Amino acid sequence: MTIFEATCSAPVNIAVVKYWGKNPEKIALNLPTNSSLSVTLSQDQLHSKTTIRASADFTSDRLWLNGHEESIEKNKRLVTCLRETRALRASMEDKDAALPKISGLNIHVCSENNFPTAAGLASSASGYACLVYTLAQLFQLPLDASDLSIIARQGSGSACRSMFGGFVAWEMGSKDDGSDSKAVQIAPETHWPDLQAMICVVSDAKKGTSSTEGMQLTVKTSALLQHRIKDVVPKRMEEMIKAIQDKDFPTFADLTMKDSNQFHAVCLDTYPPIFYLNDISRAIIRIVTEYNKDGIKAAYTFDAGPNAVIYAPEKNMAEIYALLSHYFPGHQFDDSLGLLKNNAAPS
Ligand code: 2P0
Repeated sequence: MTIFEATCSAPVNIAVVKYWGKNPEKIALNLPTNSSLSVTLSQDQLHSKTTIRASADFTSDRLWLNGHEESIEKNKRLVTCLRETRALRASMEDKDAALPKISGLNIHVCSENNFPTAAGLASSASGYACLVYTLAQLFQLPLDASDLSIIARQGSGSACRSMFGGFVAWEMGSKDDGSDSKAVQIAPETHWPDLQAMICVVSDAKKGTSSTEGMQLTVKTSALLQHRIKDVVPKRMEEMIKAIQDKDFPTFADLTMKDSNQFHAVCLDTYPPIFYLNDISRAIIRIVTEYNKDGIKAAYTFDAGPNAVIYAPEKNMAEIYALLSHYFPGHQFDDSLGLLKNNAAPS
């Protein structure tokens, strides 16, 4: 019996203008309340890897995540990505009788992350980008990365940005069906090789409040979010794009830190409040602030968890590593600090 198979890997992205909030009337579509922008990291150290097989021998769709079998049916977002890609394959098969009939076969999905899942390290971003990219390879879909980002977005919002390497904007779009809420590349992975990212794993525990739950509560209760959406992010997106195009690190860093701070302020303004930073996260903020006192040399950013990502020009990285190792001797994240070049796309 023929088995059809595809294996791909996809990178993590770390936002410098954060996505937080989705249209409450269209939760399933993951339509964001603001545009966002991220840097895609190298796949060398952090990535998701997915193998998908389709066969007439398989009696049901099945899923294994990091070695454990999980229910596909309970995972509505995965079912959506599968339904969308299968429908596209089915319409290709309708038009071309010579194509193998794969769309009607059951599939087995096996996906792994080589880093802590759900600890605010963008595991859903690389995971869903990888799922959709691998489905597109399996079904031979003639879609470009922006088209695929629209499907990946429905798996997890931030996943749409992992469809490209380099510097990527997620344009929020304005259409009700989400057909223009997609990722676009602002600059390729070769654009700014001097910019590096360091991941500081403060904790690899699963986060207390999931992003989806947190965002819904924030949209319902935070007045600060409304200010952010209307008065801050549109201008910040323009300034960030220009800073990236100009390779202007001080401006890039200033905007990155302010946006991380405002995202966590919005979490605090949520009622009841959401706390993602811990004492070590706050100590890292103070260390970077002190390090920058005579001119900006590094930028911190934190997602929905306590782990820090520090962006800096390559020449500063050894100093930053030494500084953090000095202040946190023997802390577990000493072993996890790594330098990552920003140079990847799904493959
Ligand atoms: C981001 N985060 O822009 C922001 C910053 C966390 C903080 O995107 O509900 O896992 O799957 O669409 O994409 C995390 O949210 O949320 C996230 P869903 P997702 O990277």
